[in-house]
Amino acid sequence: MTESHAQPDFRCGYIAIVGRPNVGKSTLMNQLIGAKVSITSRKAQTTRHRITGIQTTDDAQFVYVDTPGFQTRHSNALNKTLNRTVTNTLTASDVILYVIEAGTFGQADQQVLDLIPADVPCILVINKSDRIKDKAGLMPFAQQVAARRDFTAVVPVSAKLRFQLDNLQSEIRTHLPENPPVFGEDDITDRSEKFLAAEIVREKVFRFVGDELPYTSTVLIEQFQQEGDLRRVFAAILVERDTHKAMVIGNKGARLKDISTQARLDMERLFGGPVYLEIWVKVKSGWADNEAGLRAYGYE
Ligand SMILES: Nc1nc2c(ncn2[C@@H]2O[C@H](COP(=O)(O)OP(=O)(O)OP(=O)(O)O)[C@@H](O)[C@H]2O)c(=O)[nH]1
Ligand SMILES: [Mg+2]
Repeated sequence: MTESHAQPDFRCGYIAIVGRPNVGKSTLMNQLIGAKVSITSRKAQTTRHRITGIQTTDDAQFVYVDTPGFQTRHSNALNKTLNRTVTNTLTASDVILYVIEAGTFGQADQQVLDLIPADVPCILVINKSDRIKDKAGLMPFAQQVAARRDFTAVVPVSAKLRFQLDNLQSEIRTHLPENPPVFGEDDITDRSEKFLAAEIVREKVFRFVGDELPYTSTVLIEQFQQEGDLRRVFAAILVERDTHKAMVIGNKGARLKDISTQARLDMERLFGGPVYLEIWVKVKSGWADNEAGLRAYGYE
C-alpha cells in the first residue's frame, strides 16, 4: 500500500451495475477499470455471475459489481438464480449505476428500476449514446426517464468509445464512503484465474456459434495447472444435445479451433503469460433447469 492511500479523504466502496440484458453493463465495467474481466457479446444473457472489477486511483478504490441482465422472459432455475444475484447485489452497494440504452426505455427497464432501493444513491447511465444521430433528441429522452426516480445524476455515455467515462467516475466518487482500500492496488477482480478462463471460453462460444445455439450451454474447467509462467487449461463446453455439439465443433472442427485460438489469446493477455488450452465438447442435458446442477457449475 502506498502512503497516499493513508490520506484521510481516501474513498472506497461498492458500485452495482444493473440493467436489463444487453444494455452494455459489462462493456461499461471493463472500460471503467481498463481491463477485460467481464465477458461481453451482442447476445442477451452473456453475464451469468456477479463479477467484481476493481480500479484503484490516488484517491479512491472503485469496486464495481457487474451483474446479469435482469430476466423477465423465461422463468427456469437459471434465470431465477441470475435475478437473485441482481437483487442481492443491489442491497450491498454504496452507489448504483442503472444502465439503459439511449433512445430505448421499456417494460424490462422499468422492472429493474422498481428493484432499486430508494435509499441508495443511483446514477442514471444512458449508454450507447454513440448510436444516436440526433443528439438534441437525447435531452427529452433523458428527462423522461429521469422523472421516474430521484437519480443523483444523469450521465449519457458511450462505453464502447469511452465517452464521458471520466465524468461518470468523478460522479461515482462523490458517493463513496471514506474508507481505506479493501483490495490491493494492482487487483482488478476478486475472481480466480480458473473462473476467468471458463468465462473467456464461454464468450467465444457466444461469439462464434450462431443464434441457433440455445443459451443453455456452459463451460466447466476440468483442470487448471500452473507450471512457472505456463498455465495449462482443460475445459469442457457443455451443451444440451448432439446437434448443438456439432454446431460448436463446426465443419472439420474449424469452429472449435477458432474458439480455442481466440480464448487462448485472451487468456494470455489477461494472465500475462503463455497458455496451453484444450477444449472438449460434451452433451449434458437439463443442467439449467435444476438447482443442484447449477450449484455444481458455480452458480450462487
Ligand atoms: N454502439 C455501442 N455498443 C455498445 C456500447 N456498449 C456496449 N455495446 C455493445 O452492446 C452489446 C452488449 O454488451 P454487453 O456489455 O455484453 O451487455 P450487458 O448489459 O453486459 O449484457 P448481459 O450480460 O447479457 O446482460 C455488445 O455487442 C457491445 O459491444 C456502446 O457504448 N455503444
Ligand atoms: Mg454482461
